[in-house]
Amino acid sequence: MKALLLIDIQTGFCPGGNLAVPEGDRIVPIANRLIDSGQYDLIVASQDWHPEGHGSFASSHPGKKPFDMGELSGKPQMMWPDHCVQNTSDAALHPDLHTDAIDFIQQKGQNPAVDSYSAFRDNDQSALTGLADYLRNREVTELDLCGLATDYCVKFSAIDAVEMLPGVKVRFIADASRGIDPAGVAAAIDEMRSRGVAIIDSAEALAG
Ligand code: VGL
Ligand code: ZN
Repeated sequence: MKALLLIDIQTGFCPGGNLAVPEGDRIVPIANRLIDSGQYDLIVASQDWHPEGHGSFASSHPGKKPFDMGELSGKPQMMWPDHCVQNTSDAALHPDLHTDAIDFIQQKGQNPAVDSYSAFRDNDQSALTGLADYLRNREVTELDLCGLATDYCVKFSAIDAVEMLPGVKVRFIADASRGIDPAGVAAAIDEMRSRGVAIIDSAEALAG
């Protein structure tokens, strides 16, 4: 079983969104080609899905501005602009994404006291989302992932996939992903590679 995992391809992470990733929208046609390719037995999307007043929002911490470092539940936490609030258009999957073909949507980030970059578990690694069990139950053996943002949610999801799904071949599709900070993207790619994630482009994914 070969699965495609689309990370946080949401309005809020695209230009015009509340936490816009540069060129975030450019990946949508590539993601659609992957979705429509017939290469995948299973297509899963994750969705950042925060309650209003989430603890990762700078607005929840008096005196903090977006992109300051702060603390959440005693741990260092990047202070984000309010983003991907549940049931707002900012949290919607990108309107051009071929969502009809998505088999399952894994929401994350609902607990106001902890952030959840990974689609598999909260940042404190205690609460699981259930995605690992979902993929295990479907006997997934190959997992390709891409999306937004490379240096946060994509990286943490890829690393957790390797760790939580032993034996599964995990590949990161670089041109179907964009990051927040260029230096962060380069470091994220090095870190993914060192953890056993293969780095490919969509041409290779489309070729099988
Ligand atoms: C993300 C920051 C905050 C992401 C989500 O999807 O990469 N980044 N929440
Ligand atoms: Zn978030």
